[in-house]
Amino acid sequence: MRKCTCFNLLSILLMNVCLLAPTIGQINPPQPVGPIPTVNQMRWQEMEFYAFVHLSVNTYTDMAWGYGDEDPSMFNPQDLDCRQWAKVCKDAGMKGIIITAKHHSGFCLWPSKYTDYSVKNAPWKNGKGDIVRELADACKEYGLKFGVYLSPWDRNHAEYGKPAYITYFRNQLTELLTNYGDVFEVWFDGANGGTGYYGGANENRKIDRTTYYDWENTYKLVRQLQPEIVIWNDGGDRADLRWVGTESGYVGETNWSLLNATGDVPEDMLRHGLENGDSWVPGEVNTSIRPEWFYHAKEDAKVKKLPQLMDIYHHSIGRNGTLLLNFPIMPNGLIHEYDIQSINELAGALKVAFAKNLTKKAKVSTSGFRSNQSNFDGMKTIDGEKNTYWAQDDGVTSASLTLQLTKKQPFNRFLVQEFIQLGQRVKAFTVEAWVDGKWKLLAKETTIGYKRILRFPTVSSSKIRFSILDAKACPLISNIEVYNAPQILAPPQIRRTRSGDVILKAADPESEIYYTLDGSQPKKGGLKYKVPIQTSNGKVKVKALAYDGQTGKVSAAGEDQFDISKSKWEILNIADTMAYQMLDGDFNTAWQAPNKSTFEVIIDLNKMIDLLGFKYLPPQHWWEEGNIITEYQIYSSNDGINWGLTKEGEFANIKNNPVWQNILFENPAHAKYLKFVSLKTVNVESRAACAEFDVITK
Ligand code: FUL
Repeated sequence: MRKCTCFNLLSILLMNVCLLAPTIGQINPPQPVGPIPTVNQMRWQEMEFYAFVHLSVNTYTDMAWGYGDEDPSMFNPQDLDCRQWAKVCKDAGMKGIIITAKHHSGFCLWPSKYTDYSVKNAPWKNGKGDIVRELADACKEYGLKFGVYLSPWDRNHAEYGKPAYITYFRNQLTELLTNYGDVFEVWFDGANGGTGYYGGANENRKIDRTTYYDWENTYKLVRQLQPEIVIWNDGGDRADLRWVGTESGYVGETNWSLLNATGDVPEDMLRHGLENGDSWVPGEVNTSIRPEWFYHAKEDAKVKKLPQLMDIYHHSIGRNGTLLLNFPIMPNGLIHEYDIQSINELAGALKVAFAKNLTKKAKVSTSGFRSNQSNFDGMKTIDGEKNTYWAQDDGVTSASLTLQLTKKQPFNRFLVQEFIQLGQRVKAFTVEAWVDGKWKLLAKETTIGYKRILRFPTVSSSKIRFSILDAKACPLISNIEVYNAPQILAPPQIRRTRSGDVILKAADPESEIYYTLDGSQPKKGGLKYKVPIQTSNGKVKVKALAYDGQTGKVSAAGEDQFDISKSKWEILNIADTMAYQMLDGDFNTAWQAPNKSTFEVIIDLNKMIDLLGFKYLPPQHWWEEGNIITEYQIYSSNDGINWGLTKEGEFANIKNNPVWQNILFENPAHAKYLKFVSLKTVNVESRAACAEFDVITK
């Protein structure tokens, strides 16, 4: 009995030691501050980079949105190969794929038993196919996670807008979340209600997107069916993830992963989060590799190239976001080779840029660390362990850490991560390099979050200082990496101002640029670009390349041709000289009509011209998006008195995708005057605006 008691005491003691073991040396660990991510949100955040694929009946009608009356007999992706999609994504380093199982058209890519408007009635595989199944299988095969986009808005369904549709919507959700294995993310698009086919009613149906879907119970259903899922919703109710307020591919530099559970979320808050929000709602940056989400052959030449994709990468993953990059699927069921080429270039460039982490063998010194416990010292930022971190004592909200590199060497990237499992804390920080006997400021920034990647001009140094200037509570830094990324050598951007000056811009600000104006190939040692090039008013053909002085490598040559300079164009009906911002060749400036009903611009082109069409660039700043023109008219005239209507129409999906709109006339116009009229803007209360107006000539 005694013996037994002794044994018991011993075992209790031993048990205690065992239980204490993980925390020995970790006395006084930091406590969470503010909202923290759930396990699901954390798992999702660590995925960082994943894909969207858009395919529906409107792939066959060249439309951004299907109306709901498209005949399923059009839907025939004969060469469909979800394994191709999965391979492209896997090779690019992506971690999952989200498919438009049902877009606004209502057409289902799986044979839902609740509707006939699906692959069941398409010629593809004689109505026996299931694209959702094929993708789920391909994802499994390639080790990718699988997600679904189910549009709440259904322009086909007769009951849309009525309670019966909610049952239908949930039935479909149940099919998707039950029959296809694990689903990592479900996407509930915010476009909700409007005109549609609606079972033949062909009418405008408005719903209150905050109440109609009863999101609370819809979310319950989702979580019950897929306990490990994250929910995206920019529409009604706060979900696990937030939209960042734009589809252009960036989130704010200041980016808190917090919002309030209730209340309005204005655009600015979507972009930056809310420093003292009461819920963890991190941002997901969604954008397409082409201007539009669905495939349009006319966009084959507009696939985003490496420099833009690299910017998007740094403006999303590099700013505490994830990146959801879309591939439009062609009518034949495949991803276009140009898209593959671009994404492969990005993957290759990322690999090279982040190949050699210069902090690996660095020595670390700090201003201090928590309780003088080595578990929290500066080495934890370079130990390659994501669950260890450099921490300060409670109440200490500033600190600095110096990295002594093995030798003086060039670098231009700084990557830093907070241990967000205990909350996002850092409010302000700097990065400096020791140059010529003093500290040189490389960057002064605000938030960090899960991951922040900074780019700055190459500097050569053996010492880097990272200083946290302010934080919500003691900062916890889990990782720091430093790289020397090579220049991105891409054809320089070419633009021409109204006065005829040609301005060239390299993808990498550190590159030199060489150019020609006579159609010949530019080469290193030829004309070097320093200041804007003055050209005549006529046609100009510019060719230019970028050159990396460090490696001696050059980019491919880019070229552009400008046929009519706008220098002699006059705006006749607006006294405000700011109106010329529409013609200045600067995409960042825009003119806005003085009041909401008067956007009518009359341009004297100075001579009779054969016009094939016109181009409109909407304002490029997200805060001006209400002013974007959605419906227009173009009139032409020989004398500025007698006008003929040349074209009228709508710029589809322009709000979310504010890119150049190239509109061709049915018949070319021969005219000296053009009148551009706005009939409608995104926000009816806003004054219409135009960043750039141009013509398309023979
Ligand atoms: C938007 C939709 O309207 C687009 O068509 C696309 O699906 C994009 C991802 O979301 O709101």
